[in-house]
Amino acid sequence: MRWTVLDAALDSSGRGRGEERAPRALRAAGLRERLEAADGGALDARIDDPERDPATGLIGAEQVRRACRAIAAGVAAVRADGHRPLVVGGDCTLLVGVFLALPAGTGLWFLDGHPDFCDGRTSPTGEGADMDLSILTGHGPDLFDRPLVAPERVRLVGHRPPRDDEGRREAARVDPRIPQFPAPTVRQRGAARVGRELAADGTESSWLHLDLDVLDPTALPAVSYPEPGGLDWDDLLALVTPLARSERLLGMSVADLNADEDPDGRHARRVVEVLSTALSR
Ligand SMILES: [Mn+2]
Repeated sequence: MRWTVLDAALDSSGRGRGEERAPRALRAAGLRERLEAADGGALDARIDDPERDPATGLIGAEQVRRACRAIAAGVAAVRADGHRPLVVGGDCTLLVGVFLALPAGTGLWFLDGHPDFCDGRTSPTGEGADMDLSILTGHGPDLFDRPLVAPERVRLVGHRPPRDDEGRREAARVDPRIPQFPAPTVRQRGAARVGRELAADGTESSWLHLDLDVLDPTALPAVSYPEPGGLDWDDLLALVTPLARSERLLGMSVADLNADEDPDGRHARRVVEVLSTALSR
């Protein structure tokens, strides 16, 4: 099935951080050509209101809702054309928009350096990217009046064990029905094996989400919230390839390249290299 690239330049800080410029940077690095993907254009996903909404605790709550609806419309249109969406962020908040468009019962392979399981009160920043997985599973701000993913259909992969009280509080919020494969487990069992097992575990259609901060900061320093103890590029390729080639795959999103910290584009090119290797058959 052919890919269609959709830009979702959603930076949930509302402060115009480098994540906003990642879709452009990844296009400049040849993403669409390397995947021989169709062009779905840019969605209206910008957040420029940095105020934390008192009701939800979420920065730019109304704009986040609007951006998520725009992302949902884009994903639905690509799927209606019989293509696979590749949604390029921006940050992980975009995932809420993606799941608004997906059928109930869809699974989620969630590869991220963090669980993204804060809520409007416990998030230190108020950024949607602290809360996306909790919003999706019904444990965060209730943006769309319903949970969008069943917790038992989520696989949380590559996050680091907590290293301070804030991290421990977030880890304690993670729904116990979500099976977890933290970074040390992935390394210990082997990324290729974990990828194969995830692809084989279940029959439902699934979405693959890649927060690039699942990589170790020595491999990819160009992220806003670097987290030590992550995967290297070989691990990432080995983990993603069986998922990207699975018949169950509905689409993919890529988040959290901070293009401002990649002035010569070398990290964007590396991301494109890994994606094109994993996604092309
Ligand atoms: Mn994330």
